[in-house]
Amino acid sequence: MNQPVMGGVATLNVPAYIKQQKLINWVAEIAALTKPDRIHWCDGSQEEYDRLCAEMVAAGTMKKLNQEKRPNSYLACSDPTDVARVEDRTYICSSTKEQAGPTNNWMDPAEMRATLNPLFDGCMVGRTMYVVPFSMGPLGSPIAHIGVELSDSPYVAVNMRIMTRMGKAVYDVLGTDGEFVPCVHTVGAPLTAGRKDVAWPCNPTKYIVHYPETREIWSFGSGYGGNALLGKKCFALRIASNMGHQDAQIDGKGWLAEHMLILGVESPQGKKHYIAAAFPSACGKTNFAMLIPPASFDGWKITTIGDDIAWIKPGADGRLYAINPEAGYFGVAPGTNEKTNFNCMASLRENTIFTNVALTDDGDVWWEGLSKQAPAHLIDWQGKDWTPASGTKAAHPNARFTVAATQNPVIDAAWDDPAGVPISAFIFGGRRSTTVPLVTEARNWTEGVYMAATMGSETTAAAAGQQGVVRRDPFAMLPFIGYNMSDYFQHWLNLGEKIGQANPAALPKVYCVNWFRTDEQGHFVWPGFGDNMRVLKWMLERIEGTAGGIENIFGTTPRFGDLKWDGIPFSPEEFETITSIDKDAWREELVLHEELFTKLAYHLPAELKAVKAELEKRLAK
Ligand code: O2Y
Ligand code: MN
Repeated sequence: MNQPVMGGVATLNVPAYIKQQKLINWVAEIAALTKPDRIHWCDGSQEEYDRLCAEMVAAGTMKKLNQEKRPNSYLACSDPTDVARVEDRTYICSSTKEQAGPTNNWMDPAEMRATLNPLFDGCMVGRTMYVVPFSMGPLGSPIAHIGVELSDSPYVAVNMRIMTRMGKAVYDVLGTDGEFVPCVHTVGAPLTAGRKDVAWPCNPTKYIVHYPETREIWSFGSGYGGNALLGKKCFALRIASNMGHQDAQIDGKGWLAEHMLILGVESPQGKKHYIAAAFPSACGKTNFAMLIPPASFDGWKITTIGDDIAWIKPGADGRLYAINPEAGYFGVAPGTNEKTNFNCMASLRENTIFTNVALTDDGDVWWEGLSKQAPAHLIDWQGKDWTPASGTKAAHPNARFTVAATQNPVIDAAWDDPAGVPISAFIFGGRRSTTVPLVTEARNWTEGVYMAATMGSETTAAAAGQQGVVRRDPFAMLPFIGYNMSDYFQHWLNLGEKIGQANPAALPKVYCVNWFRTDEQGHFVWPGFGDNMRVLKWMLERIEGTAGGIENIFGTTPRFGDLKWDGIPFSPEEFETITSIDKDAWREELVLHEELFTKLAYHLPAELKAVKAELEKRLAK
């Protein structure tokens, strides 16, 4: 135990505090395959972080920003071919194709291993392999799980230190036989035969691979975000959703891993509830999680537990308890400013890694939407001189910041509580210019699951090349459910049934929201941002049983008088524009639900077909 063992080329030099032989053997096995020159066991210290950043500055991967303007902060610019998650290169390699379902790319696990093995063989030659131990969730929490990422990217090591609880203390939780999810990552650019390194090494061939049966993640070729920080989408959503589903076979309930922010909402009277909300990628989850109530909402408070992912497990009292498995935010920079998200801007004042934003002449950062007027000169995200006349974006549209959650001025007091927080409601929202009303409360759990399962969102021009095309994004989890989507729907229905049977009051309410209805001129009618507080207040009062509403074909919606309008000139006519139900539009919408259900026919829960049949009947009246 703990003896130095020879890896491929490098010496393992296992620190004495690591007590798990299974982990040591696995590191040795991966080192033998990938053949790094050096192995570094990350301890998660500030000294280590500072040293790795300094090394990346020396290598040209990062620039240190002006210490006065943006203390202890860095700018990294990626290769222009490596700027976002690669959904078409992302695989769920379950033993059968049906287990992955029609919404995931699938390859037989043996075939995938045979494909990956030659790619990983010697992929770290000339580089350091970083051993990155991390906890998704508070250390030792019954809701948390541990992972270890082996990566040849120092950028990954420093980002993982911000995004997770990373370092030495993880080994104490792991002990001699604790479970961990093994994650192997390489940029896929070995420095063979004296090849010179580049600032952002990556490979045109990319694979983001999940093996649900063995709970492994293998990522090849990209150094960017969700492709490389394997705790995030790969573990916390794709593998964890599998774990939650598989665990239902053990305890009859299982748990949920969701693409959801978690916020606390508190009334001036001290009534506080936690709400988890699912919105598709880049639909303002970070803004909603850090919302500042309008001035007229004196005494109301919004606090953040998480901005992107929620792990939710049944507690001893029968309620659902959630943690944010992450410890930081990897948010989209463009569009973020003091008006859209003041708290986020305050979070970014120091200790931040920016990726693919522009550099100002005084060593600070800039991105589209940060200020009304762009600076007269910048260095753009590709390192080129830029002026407002350039006709290009100075920051990449998917430019990101990585920042610790503790820098958020409205972080919730319980954000790090190992017990998690009780969830009183789920919100599901998409971007729809028509059809879907501002807010609807589901009449029951099954109808709520139907709302979430049939969620759609209009693609933006940047994403699809076409404005206004509705992409179905069930539960905002389309790219993230690590198993068959119909089985996932069934899992939600089963869990709700179990919770409701024991105590109906323990079941969270379910809401569907749409902030994006437009008028005939195509302008957004709802102001959004801080004014979303008006909807949150109504929800809190519904949970407390003190707010009114009116039932329609889909559920309960507020009447104009049920929302608080102080401080905003919003007319009943405007309210009608964003809450009206156009039966013809809904008949067309249900045709699209049918298309989705046809695609998901294998194992599609009968309960969802029954909800749809009931809706059709109500629409026919
Ligand atoms: O492009 C990437 O790699 C980042 S994707 C991402 C990052 C933070 C939060 N959410 C997402 C997402 O795609 O949902
Ligand atoms: Mn996300």
